[in-house]
Amino acid sequence: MEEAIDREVEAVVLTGDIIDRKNRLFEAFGDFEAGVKDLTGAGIPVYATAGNHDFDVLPELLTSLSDYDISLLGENGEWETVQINREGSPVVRFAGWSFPSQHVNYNPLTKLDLKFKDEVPVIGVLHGDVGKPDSRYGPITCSELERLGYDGWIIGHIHNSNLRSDSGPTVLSPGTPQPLDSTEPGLHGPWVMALDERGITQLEQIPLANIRYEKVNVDAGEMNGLEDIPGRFYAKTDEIIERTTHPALDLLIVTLELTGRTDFYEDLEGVKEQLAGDLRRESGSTGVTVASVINHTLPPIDLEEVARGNSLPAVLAKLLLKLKKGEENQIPEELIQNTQDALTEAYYANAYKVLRTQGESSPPGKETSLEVLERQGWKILDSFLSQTKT
Ligand SMILES: [Mn+2]
Repeated sequence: MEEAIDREVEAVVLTGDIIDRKNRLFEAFGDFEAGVKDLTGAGIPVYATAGNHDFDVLPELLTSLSDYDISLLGENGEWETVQINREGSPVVRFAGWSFPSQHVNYNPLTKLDLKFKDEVPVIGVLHGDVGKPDSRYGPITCSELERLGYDGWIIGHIHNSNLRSDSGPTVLSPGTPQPLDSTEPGLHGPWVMALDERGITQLEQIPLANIRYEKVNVDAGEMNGLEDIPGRFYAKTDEIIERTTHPALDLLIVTLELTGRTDFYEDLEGVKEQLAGDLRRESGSTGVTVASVINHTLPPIDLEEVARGNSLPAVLAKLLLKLKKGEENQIPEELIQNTQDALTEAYYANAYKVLRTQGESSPPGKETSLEVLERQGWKILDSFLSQTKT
C-alpha cells in the first residue's frame, strides 16, 4: 500500500484469493482495511476479483468496506468493465470477472464478449488456471486470450509470478506477495504496470517479500572434507542475496543439495541435520537458514573400470551405467516394476495417510523408481567394493 501511494499509481488491482478460508477472515481484516483506507485517502481506487478461495468471503468483506474506494469486479461470474480516468480523460479500462463458486469447470473467457472501438487500452482481470484445460479452477486457454484482442491480462491463482509477452497479448500472473513454502522460490512482490494509449509500456516487479526460498547446489566433489561445505555454501547464498536488490529481505530459506563424487558421501547422511543447523547465519541484514539438506553425492567409483568382467560388482556397474545414460529400455522390466511396487506399497501405507490426504505427495512414477534404483545401486556397489578391499 505504501509503495502504491509513493508511486502515485492510478489504481490497485487484486486478482483474487486474498483470503484463504472463511476462518482466516478476521485475522486479515484489520490489515486489509487499514491498507484500503490509506489508499482511499490518497485517492487511489482498489479493484478486486474473487478467486476460488474467497469467492464467497471477498464479496461479503467488501460490503463492510463501503466507506472506502474498493469495488469487486464481475461479481457472480458476470463480466464487468470499469474505466479509469486521469484529469477527466480515460486512461485504461478493466474487464473483470469473479469466481461465482469454489469450482469453475468452464473457461470464463468464453462468456466474455466485450469489444471496444476507442483507443483506451483494455486489461482483463480475473482468477483462473492458464493453459490447464482440465482444471476445476477456471481453465483459461491462450487462444481465448488472443481472440479478445485486449492489451493485456492480469490473472491470479498461481503463487509464483509469471509473465508471458513473447507472442500474443501480455499475460501477467503476479503471484503471491510472499512465498508460502519451498515450492515457491525466486522473487515475490507486487507488479507495477505502466500504460499509454498504445497499451502496456512497462511491467516491473517490486521484490517486497521479506522471505525468499531457494535451492542451492554445492558440489562436494572437489572438497577435502565436510569442513569445506560452509565456505562454499556462504559464497553461493551471498551471491543470491547480492544479485538482486532486496531492500526488504529478512530471511533466505535454503534447500541445500550436495552433489559430486566424494569419499564422505556416506558420512553426509549421518550429519545432514547437524549440518543444516550449523549453516544458519547472518549475511548483512539477512538471516540465512537451511530447511533441508539433500544428499545427492556419490562414491568416487570409476563405473567403466568396475564394469569390466562378469563379477557381481561388474554386473551392477553395467546396470548403473545404463541408468546414468538414461537407457531405461535396457534395464530389466521386472526390476523397475518391483521397485515401483515397493514404492507404491510404502506410499499407500497407513502411516502416511495424513500426508496423502493433505496432498503433500503424489504416487511414485517410473521416474522416481529409476532414481531410487540408481541411488540404491550406488550404495550396494560401494559396499561390495569396500568388502573386497578388506
Ligand atoms: Mn486460486
